[in-house]
Amino acid sequence: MSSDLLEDIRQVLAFEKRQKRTNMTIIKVRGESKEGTYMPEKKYKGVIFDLDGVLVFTDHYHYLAWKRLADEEGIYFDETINDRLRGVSRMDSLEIILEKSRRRYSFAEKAALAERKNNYYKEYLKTMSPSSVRKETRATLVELRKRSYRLAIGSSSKNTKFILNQTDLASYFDAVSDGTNITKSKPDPEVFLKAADFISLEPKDCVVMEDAFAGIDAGYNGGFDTIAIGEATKYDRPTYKVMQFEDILEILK
Ligand code: B16
Ligand code: MG
Repeated sequence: MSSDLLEDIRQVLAFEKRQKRTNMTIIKVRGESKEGTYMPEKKYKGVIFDLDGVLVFTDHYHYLAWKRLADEEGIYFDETINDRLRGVSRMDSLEIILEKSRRRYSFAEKAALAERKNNYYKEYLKTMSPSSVRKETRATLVELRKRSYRLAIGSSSKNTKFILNQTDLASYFDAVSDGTNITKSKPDPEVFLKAADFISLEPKDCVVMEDAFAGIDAGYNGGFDTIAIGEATKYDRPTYKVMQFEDILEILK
């Protein structure tokens, strides 16, 4: 037997073993993954999208705004800490940043810090325009609507509507559930349960797309299947993993 064939067999066996263990489907994306292919029957009626890190790349703006605040306060902050803030509410993000602070802040001081960071962040958001959204992302949303999926946003951000307006994305969605209509932050499923409710669907009929570990947990906790992109593909909990936004068309027939 050739060594190439042996290697193929070893990969298939490893893939099957991993699938049994994690019940995870790994999508083959343009031949870049040797893991296998999977094309489910039409299984869902709705798709709930996280915003930051999935539809738009405001995650970098969050980083720059938090970094500026942390530097001003003399608090150590880097990209690794920033990854822990993905999908997490503004106040919970601040608590993570303050773990590195030598001084304690009162509740009023924390509120002022969060507001200061949000003002920095909004300066970046004002520079966004329709060209901040990849054309493939827009085309994928159009195609999903053609395929009769109901589409909703499920974002922790209180700036969601501003971002959707800046980028001219609002009209693609049937509903928006965001930081303004929830009391519990991801990994609590509230934001996605409300999104499903807004589009009149049960969690079992929707799939949630996320870039954050906390977001994948929120989907899982709410009884949703999940699609991971970006940072969340390092997690072993999502139902599917994709490399590019448009690859979801392979899952959502
Ligand atoms: P804001 P998502 C989340 O958006 C971000 O990932 C997270 O970093 C941010 O702290 C949170 O929104 C709150 O955002 O300060 O604008 O209310 O990923 O849930 O779309
Ligand atoms: Mg996100």
